[in-house]
Amino acid sequence: MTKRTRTHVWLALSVIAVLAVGMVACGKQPTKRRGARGAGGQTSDIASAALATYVAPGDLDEYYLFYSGGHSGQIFVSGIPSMRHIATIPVFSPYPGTGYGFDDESKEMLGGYNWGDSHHPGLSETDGEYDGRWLFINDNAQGRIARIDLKDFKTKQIMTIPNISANHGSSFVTQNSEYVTMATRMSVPFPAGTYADVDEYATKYKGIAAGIKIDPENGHMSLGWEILLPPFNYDLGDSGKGPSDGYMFWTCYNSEREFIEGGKLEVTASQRDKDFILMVDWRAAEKAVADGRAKTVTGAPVLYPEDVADIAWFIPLAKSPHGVDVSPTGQWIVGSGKLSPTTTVYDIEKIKAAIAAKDFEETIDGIPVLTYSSVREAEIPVGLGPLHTQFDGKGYAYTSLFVESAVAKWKLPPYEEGADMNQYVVDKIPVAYNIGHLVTAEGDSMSPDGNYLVALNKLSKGRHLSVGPSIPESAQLIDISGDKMKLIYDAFTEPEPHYAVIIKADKLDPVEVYKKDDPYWHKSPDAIWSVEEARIERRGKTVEVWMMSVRSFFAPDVIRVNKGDEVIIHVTNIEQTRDELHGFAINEYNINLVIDPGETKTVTFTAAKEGVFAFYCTNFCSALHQEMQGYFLVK
Ligand code: K7E
Ligand code: CUA
Repeated sequence: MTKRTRTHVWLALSVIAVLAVGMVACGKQPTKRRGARGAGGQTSDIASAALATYVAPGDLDEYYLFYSGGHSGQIFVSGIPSMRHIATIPVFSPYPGTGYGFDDESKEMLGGYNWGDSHHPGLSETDGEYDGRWLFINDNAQGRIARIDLKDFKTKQIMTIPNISANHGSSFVTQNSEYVTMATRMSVPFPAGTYADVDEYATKYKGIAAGIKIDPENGHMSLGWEILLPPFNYDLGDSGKGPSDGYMFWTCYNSEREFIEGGKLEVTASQRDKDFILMVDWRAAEKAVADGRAKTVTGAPVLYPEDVADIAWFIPLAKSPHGVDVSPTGQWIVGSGKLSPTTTVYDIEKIKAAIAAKDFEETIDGIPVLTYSSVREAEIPVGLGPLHTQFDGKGYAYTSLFVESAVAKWKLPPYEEGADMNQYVVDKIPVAYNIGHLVTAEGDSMSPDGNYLVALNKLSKGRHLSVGPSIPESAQLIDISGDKMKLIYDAFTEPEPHYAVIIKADKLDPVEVYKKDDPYWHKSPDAIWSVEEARIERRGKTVEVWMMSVRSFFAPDVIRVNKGDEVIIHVTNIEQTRDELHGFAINEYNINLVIDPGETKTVTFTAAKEGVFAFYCTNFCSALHQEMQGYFLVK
């Protein structure tokens, strides 16, 4: 195709997209207020959907649903099937509700940023099954990755690595949580911090794929290796399992390696007929670093594919791809190109054979491109705008169709020789609408549960009470236990989930309090457990306070300092009763700690304002909660 016809194809697809949006938007009438809905033929469906999603007062949900919070920088927790929001876990953004980002430790973790763009939560795994220990989440804005401990639902580590720009292809965990992925979405000059104009994009700009090592004992993350890549946009990823264990996969677009000023990447990045899936052998990368074959660049061990062979390959895929997903058995790698109405299935055994036979189409910056026809198993005509794929445990895959606003259910291989592939697309359900990601229960594990699917829709026009020009983000719960998919619930969240993960509730066993003697929890050396230990010490211009909080007082409850002093306050909540939290806020000083039972938090600040300032407990704790207060006097 000439560039011009390609542009026309692209324009035509855009028109189809707009039309499809319009049709779906018109087709879905806004629901009437509850009780105003007519009975009619819908009644039995509504009744069965209601029964399927109703969690009676006092009963618990079967699953946890962890939504990424997008540019809110947080994670939202809901239950399935009720879809009720039960918690928000702050990760990359301060959250006054839990005092996150106000005490010294969490403030330091945030590293001076007050937001992040969280896209893909990933659960830790043992033998390809979710083990309920940790949840990882990427930040697409500041190139970071975070770990949440599912024992207390709190962020424990936020990690930055050099040379990565916009970490989007993350956080995809390997089969035994050896590594979690990171990758560059928007290439920048290499090494980090280098200046090169965009007209040198093709040569000076680089991407990076990285393996972040996970400590099997405590989940601590450290940088394993980086691989230097051509300046493509590395988009979505997944880790292999079973026969594909040992490999990581990322889609990439803009294999044209262009950034033309005023040239519109949406057009320039869609010229080639195919883009790629990048495949990395992480065990080979690990070994290459151990063998001293990496160069240290800005402190990171970087592997150059020009010098180190057999660590990375490209697999051709329909242009402008988004999702790549590994099937539960690990044999099938599924990739989708947004501008192609098909999803491509690759066989890991064919991929391994092509590598062994050096069956390559070309080599790009030292990375061999596998021959498409040798590794492809099939192209499935799923529908318009395929993005992401999830699985049940029964041999079916579910692909989100952004343009069509639908979910397609299709059969994984084997297929009959020469068969019409349309017959393998077995069901389709419209969603409301413009779906992005979708997620099935335990969907990234080796044994998905095959009962629930959540469609994460990008738009949700009119299916909720109006709240002004910005509308809530929409998620729809779909029952996938039968042959036909059934929509059973509409739910809404804050901006803006991209991906989510669903784990069986009984795999999690969160603590009720931080027990005084539980060795699992790192205890602050500044914890105190009695009024006798409470004290204020002055060293020169520094005033340090060891404070104890309990129903319903603080000890000490008066702190006297001089203007300009550095003040350090450690507050321990000595309660050992569940949900007996105490807050510690100093008015007009922007200080807001929330201390869980058995926890100690520290805040350091300068007493810059003169006067008398009340401090008080912000978290309702007893009938005498209002009395839990004191004074901070600045002379
Ligand atoms: Cu929004 Cu995975 Cu970042 Cu697709 S991503 S939709
Ligand atoms: Cu302590 Cu309210």
